[in-house]
Amino acid sequence: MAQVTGGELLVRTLAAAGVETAFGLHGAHLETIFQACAAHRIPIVDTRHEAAAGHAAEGYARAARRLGIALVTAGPGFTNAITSLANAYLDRTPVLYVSGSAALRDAETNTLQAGIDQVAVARPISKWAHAITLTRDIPRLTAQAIRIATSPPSGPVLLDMPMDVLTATVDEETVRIPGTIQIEARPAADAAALDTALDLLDTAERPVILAGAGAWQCDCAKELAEFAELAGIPVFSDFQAHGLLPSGHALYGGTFHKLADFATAGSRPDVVLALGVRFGLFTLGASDRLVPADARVIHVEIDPREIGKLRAADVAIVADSRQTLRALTAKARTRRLRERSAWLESVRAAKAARRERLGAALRTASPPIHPYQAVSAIVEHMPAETIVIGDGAEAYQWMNEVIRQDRPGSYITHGFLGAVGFGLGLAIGAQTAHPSRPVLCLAGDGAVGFTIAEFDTLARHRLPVVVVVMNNRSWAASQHFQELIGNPIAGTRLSGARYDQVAEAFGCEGRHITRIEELGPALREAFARARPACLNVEIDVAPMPPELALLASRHS
Ligand SMILES: Cc1ncc(C[n+]2csc(CCOP(=O)(O)OP(=O)(O)O)c2C)c(N)n1
Repeated sequence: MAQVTGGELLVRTLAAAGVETAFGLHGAHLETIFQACAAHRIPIVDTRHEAAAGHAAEGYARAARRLGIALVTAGPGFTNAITSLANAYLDRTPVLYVSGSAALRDAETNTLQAGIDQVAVARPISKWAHAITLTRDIPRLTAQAIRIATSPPSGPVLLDMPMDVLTATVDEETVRIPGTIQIEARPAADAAALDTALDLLDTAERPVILAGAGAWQCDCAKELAEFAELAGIPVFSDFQAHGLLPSGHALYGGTFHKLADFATAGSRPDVVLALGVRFGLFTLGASDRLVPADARVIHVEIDPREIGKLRAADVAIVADSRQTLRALTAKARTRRLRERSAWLESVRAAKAARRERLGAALRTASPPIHPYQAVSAIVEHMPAETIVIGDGAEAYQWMNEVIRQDRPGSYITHGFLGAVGFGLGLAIGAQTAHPSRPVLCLAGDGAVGFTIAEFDTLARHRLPVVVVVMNNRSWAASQHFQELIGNPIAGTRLSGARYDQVAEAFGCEGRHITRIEELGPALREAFARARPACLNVEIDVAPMPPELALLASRHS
């Protein structure tokens, strides 16, 4: 009878669940898993820091809308991945974190990389955390972990694997790898609630659809376009839902913060259909700058805990967004719908006016390069279908003004944790998920430093990510916050380091760019070479993105 290790059982279960790749950083505790992954031809993209491994698993999960796997060793490997775990938790990203831990027989012996209860640490920042103590339980509990991670509302899980549980062997005849591991759960909306929602939309003069990350997770691009077109309602999105309705679509209004452009009485939305939206950070909390206090709200959300949290729902629908949109469309086809061309025209006009306002920056003399000029050139010159990762703070806030995406899952930026420094990790994951699509990582000069050794991972794994560093020699969002509240600058300046040379030292291409005319050609060349690259772009630190002022106004 063949004997198999716990590591082998874990990997057989991952393979049965359709896992094709993992991210991680080796430690002796994980050795059986690394060997089993090699035997089963599941490549491990090995990073230079566990934070990046975790973020790469998140990037993979978000770009591919499938489970990401992060393998981190006992003790410091686990603690290094905590920011990623917390990030995935707040953003509901389905990632399975597998942590090595000390052998059960070594409990309370002050042994290596041990002494902390990893499950206890992970529990408040994961959907489920569990230590496996019996080798034969590995397939059953791994399948359970995957089901919990991937069923709605999705989220990260931690499986803690003591070294002796992983190295122990069992007779393979005595354990069964579960057949059906992932389940499709799409709760449908109540028919009466749908009628009430349509009645309410019918009363609206200026309705909007807000598409949130939850809508993107429900994979409802086609259904969203169908309903919005049928009902003639403009759509705004948060970052994760960007591209759910193509940016060039006549009904697309922009990201949520652009609702601030409808500031005067009689011009503001009066009914909001919020699809998979978690009111809070991206809707400016309890303030009514974006979603007017007197607007009526239809809230479609898969997690009932989100309904009524910050905004009372006039119609509450606990359901999958795709199912709900299909049902709304079917019902709406049987009704006479209102005509709202004047409202749609004012949304289009607000969009054009904003572009015109910001466009003045394109005409300023360069150098110095205005950040708006830089992001405009990037969007103009990057290839079609590019997945954009937005790291830093002002860097991605400028990008928010100009980004145009036609496919969802193509603009990946920070979520509720608001972490900076995850960009290279996310880009590694996104490029692994989509080897044939271009991936651009936009980073602040502060952000790129967090995991700068990941240029080595890009080079070793031949991941042709193009990293554009918006080098303003500053933690600009922090520096500008100090300026906005009238404080002296303290601890927020950086040196203008040559990040392009650092990247070159790791085996990537590097370019130092000081003139705006150089950026477009350099970007096109970098993508054409299909090698990892760093374009270090010197930009002006002075201009503040409009979104920063909007966020800062909440603190004043
Ligand atoms: C891990 C982490 N540390 C610190 C912060 C606080 N913070 C928010 S924005 C910011 C500045 C980011 O600077 P940079 O990456 O250079 O981007 P820029 O604003 O210049 O575009 C900092 C430090 C954070 N959000 N996350």
